[in-house]
Amino acid sequence: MSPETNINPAEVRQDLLRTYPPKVARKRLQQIVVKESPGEHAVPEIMANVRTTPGIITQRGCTYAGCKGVVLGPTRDIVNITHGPIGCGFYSWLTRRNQTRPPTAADDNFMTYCFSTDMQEEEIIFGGEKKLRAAIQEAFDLFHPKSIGVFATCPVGLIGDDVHAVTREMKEKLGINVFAFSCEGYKGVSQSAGHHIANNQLFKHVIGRNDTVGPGKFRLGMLGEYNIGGDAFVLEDLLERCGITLVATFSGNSSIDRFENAHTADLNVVMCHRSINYVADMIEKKYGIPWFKVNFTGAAATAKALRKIARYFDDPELVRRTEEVIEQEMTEVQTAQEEIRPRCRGKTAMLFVGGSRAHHYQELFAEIGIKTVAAGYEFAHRDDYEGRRVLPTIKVDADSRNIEELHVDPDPEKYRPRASEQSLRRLENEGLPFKDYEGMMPAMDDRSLVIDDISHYETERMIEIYRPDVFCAGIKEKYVVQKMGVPCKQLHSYDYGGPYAGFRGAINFYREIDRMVNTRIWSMIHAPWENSDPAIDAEYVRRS
Ligand code: CFM
Repeated sequence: MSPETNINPAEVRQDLLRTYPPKVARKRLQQIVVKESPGEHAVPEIMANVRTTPGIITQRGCTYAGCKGVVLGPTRDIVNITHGPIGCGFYSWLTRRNQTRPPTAADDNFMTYCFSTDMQEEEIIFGGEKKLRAAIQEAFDLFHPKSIGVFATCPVGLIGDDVHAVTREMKEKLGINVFAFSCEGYKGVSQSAGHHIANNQLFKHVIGRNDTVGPGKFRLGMLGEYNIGGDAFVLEDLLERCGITLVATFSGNSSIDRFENAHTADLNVVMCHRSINYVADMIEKKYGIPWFKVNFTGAAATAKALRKIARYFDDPELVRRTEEVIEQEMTEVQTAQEEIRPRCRGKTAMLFVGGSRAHHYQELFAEIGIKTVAAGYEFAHRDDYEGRRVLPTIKVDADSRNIEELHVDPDPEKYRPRASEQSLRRLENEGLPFKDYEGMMPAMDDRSLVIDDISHYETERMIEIYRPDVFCAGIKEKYVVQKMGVPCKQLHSYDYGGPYAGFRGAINFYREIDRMVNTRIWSMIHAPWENSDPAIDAEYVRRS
């Protein structure tokens, strides 16, 4: 299946657009681009982070999902109350996706619960603040948490409940940190707005509340790692073996204490650029902690990330230990690659996922010889495709203006530059750029197709045209893709697999993909109507 394709991506693009009315086609034309020129500065411009045209079936989720589910979901000891109808809370329960390891059995872990005000018609008509107040009180009485978060859903915004006033009042009354998120589902274009709302509130209400500097010589903050499939556990182990102390992670396997203490790290690394890059910037401005982008997806990328961290801290013992860990791990990785690559080489993949994985996983596929022929994000912004150099040229539209931009100044007491300008410049000259991300497109081959916010129709056409060996997306796409005879790997929840981060994760991924692309099962299934003997026979009878 799928040899090095002779398919002309420019023609595919025209093909995809043909079905749309002219106005929609003109918009999609800007969101579907062919990566033609090599090199970082020759990537085409793509339209991203704009509203999906009504009527198109999108992969996207809502702002509430990005805030409550993605950013706060993996934190174990905040009671997260959904203020809204029960469906919003129920569908963001995520008990299978969110994993956590409390340090002891006595530590709080509310992840298995689903807290909601369960709004009814009565509250929609007469207001829900009373019920919200009662819910906060009830949660406090039952669980005595250190903190309570409240998440607004669409109806809350529409009827105008003041969630912030209620949480301020309850914070005072209960003496614990209670804060709210105006993350109504419709608030932004996608979940990306929800990340921003979540992160702004964490920055305002949580980060910086505890100045105790814990032990550890090399103190690291990890931003944009959400412990999907146990990824965080692999990374925590890896860092510990190198001798690096993880101060806080936003927000895989996290706790509120760690968030409050995050400003005591000496370096921040950013995994998922989309969901959190602005927090890295804000922390740097306020507290003086520099940041750079890393990627722990893929064995080579993991080794590179560890080396960058060791280089920054500039300590011979750390460098030695890091190299030792890399060497140990790479032996096993190479054995796995050598076994699996011959079976996978030349196969093709498509990735349409979120706002960072469609990029990161291309590397993992490439390590076993699988080529990505097309990829795209659901909700990323232009900088995630084209690199941060386009940031000054991104037009700020009404939807973006709707999301609060915090103005941040150096903290008069807590600001402490961790490295001099001079030493940062020196490291940059040595190939360790700070505050930089090149985006997905420069890393892709020429003639690959890049599609933002792919529609359901386009997904089907792409599969028909390219017949990829594996398609990566989420649960909403999975069975449609598989019914077309192509295996679908979920990269949001990893199906039941994972972890895929770090070296051990990479080996897991190779093995799973090997099984998926080399099984013949998908080509053997046929829809009932494709059989020669119809199961049901009927005649059309017209009555007049
Ligand atoms: Fe970042 Fe994420 Fe992603 Fe994301 Fe997500 Fe996710 Fe994702 Mo699903 S924060 S952008 S909103 S890496 S939930 S953990 S898998 S779409 S690519």
